[in-house]
Amino acid sequence: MITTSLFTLLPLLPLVSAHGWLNSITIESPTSTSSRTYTGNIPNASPTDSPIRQINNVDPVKGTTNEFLSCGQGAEVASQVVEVNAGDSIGFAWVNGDAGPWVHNAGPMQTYMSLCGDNQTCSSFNAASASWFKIQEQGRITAGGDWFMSLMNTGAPANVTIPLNIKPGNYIIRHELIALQIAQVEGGAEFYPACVQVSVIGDGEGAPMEDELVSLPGAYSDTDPGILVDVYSNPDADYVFPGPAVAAFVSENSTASTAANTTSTSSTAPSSCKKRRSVDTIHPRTLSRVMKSLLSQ
Ligand SMILES: *[C@@H]1O[C@H](CO)[C@@H](O)[C@H](O)[C@H]1NC(C)=O
Ligand SMILES: *[C@@H]1O[C@H](CO)[C@@H](O)[C@H](O)[C@H]1NC(C)=O
Ligand SMILES: *[C@@H]1O[C@H](CO)[C@@H](O)[C@H](O)[C@H]1NC(C)=O
Ligand SMILES: *[C@@H]1O[C@H](CO)[C@@H](O)[C@H](O)[C@H]1NC(C)=O
Ligand SMILES: [Cu+2]
Repeated sequence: MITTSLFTLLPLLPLVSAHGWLNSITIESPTSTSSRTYTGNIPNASPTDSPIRQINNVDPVKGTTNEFLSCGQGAEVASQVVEVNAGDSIGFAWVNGDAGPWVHNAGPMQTYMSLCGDNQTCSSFNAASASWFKIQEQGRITAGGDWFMSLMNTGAPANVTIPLNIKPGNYIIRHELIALQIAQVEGGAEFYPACVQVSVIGDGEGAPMEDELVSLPGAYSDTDPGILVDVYSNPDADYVFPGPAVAAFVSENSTASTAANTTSTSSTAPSSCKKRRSVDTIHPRTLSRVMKSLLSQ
């Protein structure tokens, strides 16, 4: 019975080029015209030298309790750690499953970082024990309009700035796309996390507060308003990013100068910590196997 209904339903589904992976990163410094590009590994191919952790499947990570929410499907540690200066920009070039431009266009992009430890480079760091803080989140470009993710449909990378004031050290950077085209059904959201191993050079002191640190999986729930969401029915509604807020220290540097004329700059050092949403109860996924296999298209 199940097989029969699958076969009758499949031809009705739109053809979707398969999913994808983080193909390369490009590091650019605002004070230099040169850039460095590092290529990632093709999923499941023999691993080569790269700072991008290799995944073994271009399909999205499904379900917010999935262990692969940390760094992607079957992610393995990468051999390289690359140096990046605080304040540099990293371009994350995602590709479709057939290596063409990224196809999904609806949903947020978020970037997290975690220290790997003073005495441990990120090439041996287990991301399951990461304490992630958020450094960036991007939703729609304009209210009710296209999403920043759609800019990658031309092949352009998504660009993220390493906080200028971040404390130097060994960090793993987690860039995440959440494709929401079928997220009106619980379990429909598609997570594409990718992890990059870096060593940040700089003289900043910026660090997250204790309650800005989260685990992944752990910080999301399948029923979060930004995960179980119909992005087409009410596009003007403010999108609620899942996970913690961007860590306060990230905006300290920029607000320190722009706020200087209106308020005292001493207010930029946060002395008290805002209460963050706690890790929500886990909601069981209610989709049947058949629905899951249909939704994974
Ligand atoms: C790192 O190594 C130094 C020197 O061996 C040691 O003093 C320090 O406690 C270590 N730090 C951690 C977090 O293990
Ligand atoms: C990211 O930066 C690169 C190089 O500076 C640029 O070509 C690209 O258009 C940028 N991406 C987006 C989405 O703006
Ligand atoms: C912010 O960045 C500027 C430019 O690099 C730097 O000169 C300044 O000291 C920084 N301010 C703070 C408060 O970190
Ligand atoms: C502050 O105001 C002064 C005078 O109005 C102006 O010259 C300066 O550029 C402003 N600084 C900032 C950071 O906006
Ligand atoms: Cu996909």
